[in-house]
Amino acid sequence: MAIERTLSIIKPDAVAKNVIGQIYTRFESAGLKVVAARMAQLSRAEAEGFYAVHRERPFFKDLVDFMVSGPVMIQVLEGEGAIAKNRDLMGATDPKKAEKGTIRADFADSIDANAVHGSDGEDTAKNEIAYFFPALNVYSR
Ligand code: RTP
Ligand code: MG
Repeated sequence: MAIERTLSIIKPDAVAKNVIGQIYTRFESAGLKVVAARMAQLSRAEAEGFYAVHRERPFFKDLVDFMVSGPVMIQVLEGEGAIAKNRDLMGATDPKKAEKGTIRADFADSIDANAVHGSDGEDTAKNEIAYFFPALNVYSR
């Protein structure tokens, strides 16, 4: 399988719960490396731009309100099949439907406050990484 990069966000609910380290441990235990990272308080414009694909959806305003409600931790993960592997680690969008042992099953409270974001394909990964890391300094090791 190819080495890929994917964009991950630890959302405001999980940052507030102080579980950044526990979530990073899951990435690392699955063989994903954190190759870029920064904490940020997103502006409305940044959150709206990031989730622009959902602009017409009924949950869009709630999603943006939530994403700006506190700081987020944004990282690029690298590893074999990183895009699908991260989605597997995350679990289903609705934590009530997420498999036991996934990040969302263990740390998320609701479909709105669902702990993490992960790119859902090769094109979105590329665009989302460029969106938050326009000058990506990657540290191979
Ligand atoms: P994400 O983009 O955050 O990784 O989540 P996802 O791929 O699992 O889900 P997506 O369909 O891309 O939706 C983005 C976020 O919008 C919220 N959502 N609410 N109320 C609803 O029916 C609903 N559907 C989606 C979720 O917070 C989801 O993470
Ligand atoms: Mg999505």
